[in-house]
Amino acid sequence: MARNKIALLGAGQIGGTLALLTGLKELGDIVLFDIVEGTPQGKALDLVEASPIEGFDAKMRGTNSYADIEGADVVIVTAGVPRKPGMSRDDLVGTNLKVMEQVGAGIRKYAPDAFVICITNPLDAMVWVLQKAAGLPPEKVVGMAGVLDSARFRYFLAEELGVSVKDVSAFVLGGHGDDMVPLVRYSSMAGIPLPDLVRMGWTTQAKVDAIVDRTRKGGGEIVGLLKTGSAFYAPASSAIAMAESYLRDKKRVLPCAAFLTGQYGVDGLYVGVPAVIGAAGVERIVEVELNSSERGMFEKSIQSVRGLVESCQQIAPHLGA
Ligand code: A3D
Repeated sequence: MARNKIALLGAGQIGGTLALLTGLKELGDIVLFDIVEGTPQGKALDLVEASPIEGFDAKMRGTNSYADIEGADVVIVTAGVPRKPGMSRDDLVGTNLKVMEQVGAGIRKYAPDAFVICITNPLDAMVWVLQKAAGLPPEKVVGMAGVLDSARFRYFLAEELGVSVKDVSAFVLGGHGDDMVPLVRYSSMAGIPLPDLVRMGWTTQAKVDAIVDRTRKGGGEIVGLLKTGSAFYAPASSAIAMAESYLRDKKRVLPCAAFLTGQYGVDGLYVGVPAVIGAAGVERIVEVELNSSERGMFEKSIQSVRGLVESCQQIAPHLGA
């Protein structure tokens, strides 16, 4: 069987880490693309030189030409700029919208059958722009944010409970902003709901509240520490989990920014929801019941996403509704 082809558009911090993980997991051959000459070529060569040591077989090629992504099975997009301390994700709209239009045109021309994962921020708006610019079916274009946000939530909970990260499952809904909605009621340790663990004395409500707050601000915490860019290891791991579920038809239930057509009362926007990812892309969206407080937080998050998409429509009216 021929190897899968994976195109990584953007060869920066996340792009390089994506290439390393793709190699270590032997998901396929890699094309690393960037507008900066030398960077994707240098990273690809450095990475492939690690292959004899790590024992993986993959071709890795750096390029500045979209023609080289031709026929890619998966495309992961990180092209654009990350935020710096003091910036919100929303401050990136103007620059990254133009980048998404260029990248979308490249995908439209050379990889129209790919499963496309967008990571560029502000995520929920950029994945919306990318889908329009690429012209692919909405179920083949998704945004990565929920896997990362819920991994942060899971890690903080596992640390607090003193148990393995493997046994903590957590759930974050809504847009990838500071008003995302970590759902305590649907988070659990080995199937035991988090509110029950509070009642059983494993933790306190105050500690859970603090973890929810830290999760919401998780991206900013790392930007504040790094000072020169944003998180890249965990975002790359998150996107690879999504790519693997698609390529191996694992049908994992992963929170991601999926295009809604009425689910959760939202139509025509990309929003973070749990979705089944398999060989057909986003195969099914899980629509959980929300209580009034969760619904209120979700609505607030949707308003932020809607506002960002409206500003994209104003800057680029040709993208349509
Ligand atoms: P960085 O290391 O700066 O890499 C971005 C790369 O994009 C650079 O190598 C640029 O040269 C390249 N680039 C810029 N313009 C273009 C273009 N027009 N065409 C092709 N390549 C271009 O950033 P990074 O890898 O740390 O982050 C990439 C993006 O991911 C940023 O927008 C971050 O904000 C975003 N991000 C999202 C999450 C989510 O959870 C959604 C998490 C972390 C970072």
